[in-house]
Amino acid sequence: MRKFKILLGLCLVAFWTASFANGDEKTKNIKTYGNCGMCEERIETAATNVKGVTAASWDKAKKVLTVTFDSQKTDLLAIEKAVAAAGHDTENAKAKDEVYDNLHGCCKYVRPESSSKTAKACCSKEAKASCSPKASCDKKAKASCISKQKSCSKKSN
Ligand SMILES: [Cu+2]
Repeated sequence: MRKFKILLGLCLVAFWTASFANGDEKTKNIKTYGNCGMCEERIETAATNVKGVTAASWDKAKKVLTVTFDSQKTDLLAIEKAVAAAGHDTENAKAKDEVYDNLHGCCKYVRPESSSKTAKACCSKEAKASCSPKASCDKKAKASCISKQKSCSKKSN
């Protein structure tokens, strides 16, 4: 009988631990636009600052933000709005133009519904200057900026 009680106790502990561990925690991917390492930091910080978010990691190559959060404390849209407020468009939330405009030149990603305004931003002198070799600009962002500038100048010339 005593053995049975111990076994029952262990079962309850195991059950409780299991239900606690996967409780309401969810991991989701959100398409999030950005360019470089600076963007990565900004996106991840914005996401982790949302109450209930336990982990956030942005894949620069895939432009996908992977977030782990407690679904009782927050939801995907709230996280997307926070990321958008920091200047990065997501699947369901758009950054305000003035916030986007204030991003570092390297960070001026091509917005999902790319407007002529965004194309201009990439061709601007300011963007060119900020894309010259600097610690804050990684090679990839620089390359994409340069190729965009080339295509922009071809069009305008
Ligand atoms: Cu950036």
